Amino acid sequence: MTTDPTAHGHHTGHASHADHVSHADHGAHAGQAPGGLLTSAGGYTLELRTPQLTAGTPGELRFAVVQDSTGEAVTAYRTQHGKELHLIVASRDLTVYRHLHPTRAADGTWSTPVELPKAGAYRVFADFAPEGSAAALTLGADLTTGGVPESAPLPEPHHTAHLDGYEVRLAGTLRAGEAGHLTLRVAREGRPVRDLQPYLGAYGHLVALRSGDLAYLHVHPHGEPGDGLTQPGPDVSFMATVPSAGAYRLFFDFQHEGVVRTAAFTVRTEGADAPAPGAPAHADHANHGQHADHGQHAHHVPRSGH
Ligand SMILES: [Cu+2]
Repeated sequence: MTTDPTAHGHHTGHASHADHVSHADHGAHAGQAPGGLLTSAGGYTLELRTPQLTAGTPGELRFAVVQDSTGEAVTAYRTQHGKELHLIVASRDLTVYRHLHPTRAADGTWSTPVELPKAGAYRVFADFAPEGSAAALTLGADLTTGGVPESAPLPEPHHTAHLDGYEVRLAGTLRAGEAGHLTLRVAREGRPVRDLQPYLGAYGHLVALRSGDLAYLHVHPHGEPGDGLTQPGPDVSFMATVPSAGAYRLFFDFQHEGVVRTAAFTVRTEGADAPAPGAPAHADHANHGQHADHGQHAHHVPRSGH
């Protein structure tokens, strides 16, 4: 069950690591920065060709992944979860989320229709593995829809999401630096859903974005359709490791009766380093000095000077 994620670095004598690439390659390894924070990494750059779109209007998002050494757009990718590239667009306030699968032109330019409802700042994440590179990458870039930003506070932590007659319940906890099990239970009109459909090779996909900087954590499902063990609902379970204490927004994509839907949750890490919001203040005032170091309250109070 446990594989050493660093093992990939020790293969020698292989011209290509393509055979070794597995889920262990994307996501944040211990000691590595999480994905999505950088526009350039690993010799590749995400070039957003449409950094501005118009809120509330159908538009087209275009971009390319450029190999730094050649200046050319990448045209050869390895398939991950059934696609060459997964594109996430999220508003900075984490209230809007899109998981898209763009189309690639022969010259390497990717494009996808998209409509973003709110004015303001968005982050675009491209999750991909170029042919010939050892590891998958998640690169990020900023996008704006102009206008007067409509920013909302992060929704309070909650473990139930309602959408289109479905109720999705999240069970499990996140602890900074530890692998945690998360289970999502899907019900519709009070009845457990037992006929989820495979979507991109799994019964669900979960992406976690860290509140504050939108660090991107791809979370891996336990089991897959057809393995003889994994049931098509009502429970879909995942292993998630978050790099730091604080608040995360989780987006769970699932497919039922031919429609992919996304349930979103706010989750706060548990443990000594992450008191829940509204928890009683420390009786011991000597502890106050520690709070200054956490930074986890930053999203409650916009600060300009720090
Ligand atoms: Cu995808």
